[in-house]
Amino acid sequence: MIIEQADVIVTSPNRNFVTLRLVTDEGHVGIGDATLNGRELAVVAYLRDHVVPLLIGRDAHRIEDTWQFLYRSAYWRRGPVTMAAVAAVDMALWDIKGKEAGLPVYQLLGGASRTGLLAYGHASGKTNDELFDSVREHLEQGYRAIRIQAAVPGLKSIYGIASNATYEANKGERYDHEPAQRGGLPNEEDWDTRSYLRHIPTVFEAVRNEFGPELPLLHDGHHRMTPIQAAQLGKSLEPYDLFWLEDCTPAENQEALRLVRQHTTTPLAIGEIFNTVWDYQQIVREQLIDYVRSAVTHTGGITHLKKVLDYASQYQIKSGMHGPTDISPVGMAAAMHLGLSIHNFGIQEYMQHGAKTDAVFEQSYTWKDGLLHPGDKPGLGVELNVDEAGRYPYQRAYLPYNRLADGTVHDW
Ligand code: KDG
Ligand code: MG
Repeated sequence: MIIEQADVIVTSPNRNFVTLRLVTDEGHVGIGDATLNGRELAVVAYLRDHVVPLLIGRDAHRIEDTWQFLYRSAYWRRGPVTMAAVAAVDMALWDIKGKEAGLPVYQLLGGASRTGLLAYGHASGKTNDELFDSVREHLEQGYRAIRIQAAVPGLKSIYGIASNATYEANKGERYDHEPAQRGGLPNEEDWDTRSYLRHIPTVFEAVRNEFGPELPLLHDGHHRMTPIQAAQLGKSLEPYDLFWLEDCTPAENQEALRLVRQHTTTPLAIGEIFNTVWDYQQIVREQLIDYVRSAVTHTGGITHLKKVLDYASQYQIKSGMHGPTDISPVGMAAAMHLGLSIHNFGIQEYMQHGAKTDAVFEQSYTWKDGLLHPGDKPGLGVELNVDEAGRYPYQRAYLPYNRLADGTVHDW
């Protein structure tokens, strides 16, 4: 089965998405997600100019060989652009293999290890009351685990606070939590770690008082703390029994997490900006994390992320795959097939796309009683409606960035 055609499709229904579409000589179509939020066109160029010419004429069945060929023959290994491009090819080939076999991809990966995937959503608020409304709304929708982000007094605008965090505030529409603003230049946000460290434990105390001890709660530190500050936060959140504290430090310094671990038993999740197993080498071997946050889309596809998660499983480290709305429905489906099949699944982030995105990407995955399931259609189970995609041209969008009170640029 030969790859005859490869197209890179950029569309911006509710936000920008990059999709690779492969067609074989037998007429099978496979799609893969290559969306890199805020840097989408870099992956488009990498795919169109360098990868597509290598794909035409290749045997679509040879997934592992194609992965190794794209990774090693480039000479310039790793990095988000390369690995998102490789991921898209990998996903599209798994999609094709499933369609050819007449099986959903999870069956090709070993079959289901569970009936459904526990998913968490994002609650947020500028005040505790607003946050409680947002939590209640998520519970009503069926979420069984919830991420909590709260505004910090004195800071105007910070990560993770949706401007309209409830359906009600958003006039019955799904709120768009996308931090990348379309058009113009990056938004500037402000940051002060000491205020944040003082405030966040009070928020979790209030949430536990309101919603009780059972509900799994998560929190994202979004790379802003030093190791000792992260240790301090982990320790101060221990009474509130978090499911995880995410991205407490900029974790490319893997060794830094030793210090955090020495001081706190709050579980740690890291890796949404990691691309390869090498980024996890030390933190997995030394058991410095509890959850792997990588997305299929940013970590070389199903083939490579499965290797990362198999490695992590030796140390009882589980998956917590990245799933904000900047992962397209194709990337989300790939995550669900992988999550359903592996033994060490932990939790899946799931935010729900907007109506326009759903019309571009016809999905067969389901979300019922708080659990996701990839569905049983052959392949990944997502179809790209090319005509609908064509209605929404690319719009430049940048993620925000942070400055401290004295004007210093800080991690966002
Ligand atoms: O593109 C950046 C977003 O994907 C990121 O800010 C979302 O941190 C995130 C999360 O945990 O979903
Ligand atoms: Mg995150």
